[in-house]
Amino acid sequence: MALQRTFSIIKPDATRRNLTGQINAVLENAGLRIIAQKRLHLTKAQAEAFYAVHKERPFYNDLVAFMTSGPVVVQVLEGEDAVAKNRDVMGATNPKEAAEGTIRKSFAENIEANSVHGSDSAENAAIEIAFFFAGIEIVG
Ligand code: RTP
Ligand code: MG
Repeated sequence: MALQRTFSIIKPDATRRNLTGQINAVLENAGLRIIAQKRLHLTKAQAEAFYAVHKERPFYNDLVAFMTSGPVVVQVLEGEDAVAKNRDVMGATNPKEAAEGTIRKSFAENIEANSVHGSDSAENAAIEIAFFFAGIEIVG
């Protein structure tokens, strides 16, 4: 499979605990290259727009509050089969169900404060990358 890009967020529970470097090391050791990265504090409007697909889910308001509770680090990752590779290294949404060695197993606090976001398809990766990054900020 050719090189692929995916979008990642290091969530506020992880930046609060100073885990950015440790999470980046797991990503890099899995063969993903961080080709764009910036630290932001999302506004309510930005978080609502990013998670608009979850608007009808019961956890939507909590999720928006959590994602605006502190800084995040948004990233573009590149590698072979990057979307699936990143989902593998993230682990299950609920850390109680996450496999040993995954980011969520190692670092997540609970099903909401689960340390990382990763795109779930190549199509969504392209949409999410374009939401946060200009082409000039991505250096592959
Ligand atoms: P993500 O989008 O962040 O990569 O995570 P995911 O695909 O594994 O999970 P998804 O179903 O897309 O849910 C998005 C995020 O919402 C929070 N969540 N809270 N309280 C709950 O039951 C609940 N369920 C999900 C998590 O932060 C999850 O990552
Ligand atoms: Mg998701």
